[in-house]
Amino acid sequence: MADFKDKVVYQIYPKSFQDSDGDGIGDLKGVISRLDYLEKLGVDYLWLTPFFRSPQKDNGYDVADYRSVDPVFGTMEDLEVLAEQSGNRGIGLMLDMVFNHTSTEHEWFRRALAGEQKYMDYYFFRDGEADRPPTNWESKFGGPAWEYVPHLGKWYLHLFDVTQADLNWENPEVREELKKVILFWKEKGIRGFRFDVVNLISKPEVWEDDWEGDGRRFYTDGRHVHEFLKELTADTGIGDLVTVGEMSSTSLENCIRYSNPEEKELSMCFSFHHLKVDYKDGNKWELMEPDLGELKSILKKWQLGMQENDGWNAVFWCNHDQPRIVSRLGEEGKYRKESAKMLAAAIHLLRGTPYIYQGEELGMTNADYTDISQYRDVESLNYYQILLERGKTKEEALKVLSCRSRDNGRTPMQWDGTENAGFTSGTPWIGCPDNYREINASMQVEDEDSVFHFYRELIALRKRKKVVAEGRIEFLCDDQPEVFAYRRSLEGEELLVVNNFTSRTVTAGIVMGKGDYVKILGNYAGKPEKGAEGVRLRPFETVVWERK
Ligand code: TEU
Repeated sequence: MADFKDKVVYQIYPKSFQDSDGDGIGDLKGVISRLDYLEKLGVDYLWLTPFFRSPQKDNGYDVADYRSVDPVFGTMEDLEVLAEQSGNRGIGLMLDMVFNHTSTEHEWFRRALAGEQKYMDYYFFRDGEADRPPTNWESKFGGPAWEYVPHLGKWYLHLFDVTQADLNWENPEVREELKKVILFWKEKGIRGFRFDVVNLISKPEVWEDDWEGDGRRFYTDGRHVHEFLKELTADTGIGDLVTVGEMSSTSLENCIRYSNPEEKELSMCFSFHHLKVDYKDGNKWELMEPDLGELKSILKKWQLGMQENDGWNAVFWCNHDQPRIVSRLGEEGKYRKESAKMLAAAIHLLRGTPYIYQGEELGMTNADYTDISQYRDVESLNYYQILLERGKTKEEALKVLSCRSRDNGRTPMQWDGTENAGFTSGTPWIGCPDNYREINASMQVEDEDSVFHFYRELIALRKRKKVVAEGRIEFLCDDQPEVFAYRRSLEGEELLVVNNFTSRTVTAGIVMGKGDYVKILGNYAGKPEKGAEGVRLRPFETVVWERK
């Protein structure tokens, strides 16, 4: 069993990380060229989002050949060199397996369209009239979740884009095909796997309309999902590697089962409930100020729930689907650096394996686009039209996208202050925010007080103090929504982590005896004032104390 509790994973979106050949699109050679930077940061694994052959309708999450490297990202040899060179640095590669669906350009789907029953059974094709889909389910990218194929007189299911056809995991032939994909990449020295929306793979036996929602309640954490994961892990031997499942709209009970070692399913889970506290009425496309009380409550529930049942969380704020956390929960202006560091400490010192998304370690911000022509993401472009159809003005719709679009996390990595932030010598496939001259890796690597070096210290702390990876967690200041405070303890070692999530000075209700604790990390010089009422925290202040 791989040890992952004291490890840190760095997520790379290759398309936006580093371009090596001037075509404006990041590639594997570009990743290789930045391994020294990643080694300096101190991460243990690199999660690469899909680089397989794809029409790129969903930026690679529409896979046309699982055992390939799309030429736009380079060659299989480049991947092998990357695996070897990262391995030489003690860094393992984690690949992203999109097994819930394939691209409609995949050979399997092409043969299904040609009427081959064997391959139609790899997907969910259902007979039906052209004006009546099998169910009223909605795609997560907007519109219906079924597409009609006139020459077959059948519909096929796509929970995401119309070019992403859902695979039928109930079919053992599909499961065997996907196991072969895993074994192919294991052979190449891959040390981990992320499974895309893996809790959606088990569909219901009976297909029925959903008059209470968009259909997700019928397929989320479906009837055979645990059985399928046990089978996949057992038959491919990936229990020895680091595996993480992306769990869309999941439950704590299921994530305990997905990640408890006794279940032999996965190492850990991504859940997203903490990243929906600014969704008005649960709707991503309706803006609301973040509910900090709800945020704390969700993080506490999942931390304690997994702790008490031997589950394991991936802990994270950012990824390629999320806006930048410093723009979302921190501050882009006066306190950008302080808030970026505070958010880092708040998540990294929780119980779980931390994931750093490219640029998060610099405090990169949202894209700040002002025109729909700047956007690239299929989900964002679909919802822009939907918002207009729902009566929003262009300005209102663009405001929503500026806060919620996945493109906020997909702008080019900001390497330096030269044109296009040093990402490409060509025209980037997506635009850089103007602030790359002030926010970039080149400046921060040279600045000991930078966000970059703060992330390095957090990673080093995890390696130095076993209490971070293994310690129990308990939460404090439950009655103060703006203060996120917790204690970590293990065999006499104790850390106290206190975070002010606001731009105001607040007093955290923690009374600390003089001389009991020593400050070991923080984002302000000096120590916060301690008084009878508690500890006075400066705007976005984070402090990590160690008990003497
Ligand atoms: O994401 C699953 C998913 O639901 C995301 O689309 C995200 O939660 C949503 O956009 C929030 O509104 C995975 C991949 O991470 C994503 O990039 C893919 O587009 C999606 O699956 C389909 O493969």
